[in-house]
Amino acid sequence: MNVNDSHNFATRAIHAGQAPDPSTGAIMTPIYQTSTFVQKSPGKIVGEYDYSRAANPTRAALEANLANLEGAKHGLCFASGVAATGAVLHLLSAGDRVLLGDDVYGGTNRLFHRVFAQLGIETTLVDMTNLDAVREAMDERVKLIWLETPTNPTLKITDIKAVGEIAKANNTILAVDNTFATPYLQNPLALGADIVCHSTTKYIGGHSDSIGGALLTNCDALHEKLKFIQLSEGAVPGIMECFLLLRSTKTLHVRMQRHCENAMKVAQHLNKHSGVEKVIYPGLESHPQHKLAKEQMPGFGGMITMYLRGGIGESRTMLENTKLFACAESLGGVESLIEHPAIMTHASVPADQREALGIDDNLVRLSVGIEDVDDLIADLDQAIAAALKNSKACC
Ligand code: P1T
Repeated sequence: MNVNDSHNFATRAIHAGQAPDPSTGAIMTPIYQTSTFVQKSPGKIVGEYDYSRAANPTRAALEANLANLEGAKHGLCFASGVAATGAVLHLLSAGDRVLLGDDVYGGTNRLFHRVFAQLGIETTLVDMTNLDAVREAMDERVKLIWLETPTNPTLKITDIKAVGEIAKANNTILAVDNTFATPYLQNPLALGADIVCHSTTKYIGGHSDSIGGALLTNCDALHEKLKFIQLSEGAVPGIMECFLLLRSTKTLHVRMQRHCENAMKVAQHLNKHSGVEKVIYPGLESHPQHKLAKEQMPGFGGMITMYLRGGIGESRTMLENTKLFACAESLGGVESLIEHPAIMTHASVPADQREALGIDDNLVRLSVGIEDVDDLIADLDQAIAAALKNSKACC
């Protein structure tokens, strides 16, 4: 289909990167489930492809689709979100420093501190909401700034444009993990980021049925280097995963609209719940960066972080008692999930770092799905009631 930049998001989500198959007219991009492509003569390939680790037509369609949605010139897909993150880290050399947002997915923190640290890459944690702290942490060895906004799990919002200016002034790459916001709510490249990273496992996939990652950039030189790393390391997604993601992005805008609507209603409800100590949601006026969130994003996403009135026991009981919210790691699927970061997704973050960030024993993270919102609220109410039934902590 002929989509161009003048088309709006919903049109581009459905058509970008994809055209009816020229040989059959199939409207869906075929699953080119092949490892290799025959050659006419050694080195003379039939079309554009020679080996699927290097490139594959189904993956190429997905890479073009995701690049379009992020307003990027180039897209590359990976076997997981952490594989995509690792590819960016491979741009660095021993002796280089990275400024890493202090609140990021536990597996990202682990990759920087426990894998790339061994290769001589030094990581400094910085609260990216504090621009002075970012400026102060800079020196000529800093080659990469990596941040999430909203962050996982405390949903802090960073001013991407402001950090982009600091990065540019210091000749440093700014990479933004846009997994929580999705390209529907935020396009970091337009705000000055050099690279956008996604765990496509989450909202982009949206159906909890695939693991994947992506990197998007407008910079030809960065793209060439990242493409070389993708080819050389080989952490590419399977072809079936690419097909599933192409199917998913067609409904990304519709799903995100409902995730945002449902999460706002759930957050407002929990905010006045006597069993809840505090709710963090960028759409609430009480959120410390609510004003910035409103300026930077047209909606506030589907993630909510709440502090239950109680401790580890009460939180555990709450998670054992939800009937619709499934207790599981991950997020961004059409079905609602509930998890306990200190025990689950952020268990690999050292305890002192968790404490400094407020990832406490009563912090519970919700990925609000697109079920009927009244059913979701009733489910949380009964689980909180079960958790606090015999608790001294409650009101
Ligand atoms: O699981 P994987 O596709 O490798 O993605 C890693 C990742 C990267 N970035 C962010 C912001 C993430 O949240 C994740 C994965 N997060 C979870 C599994 C989770 O439950 O938070």
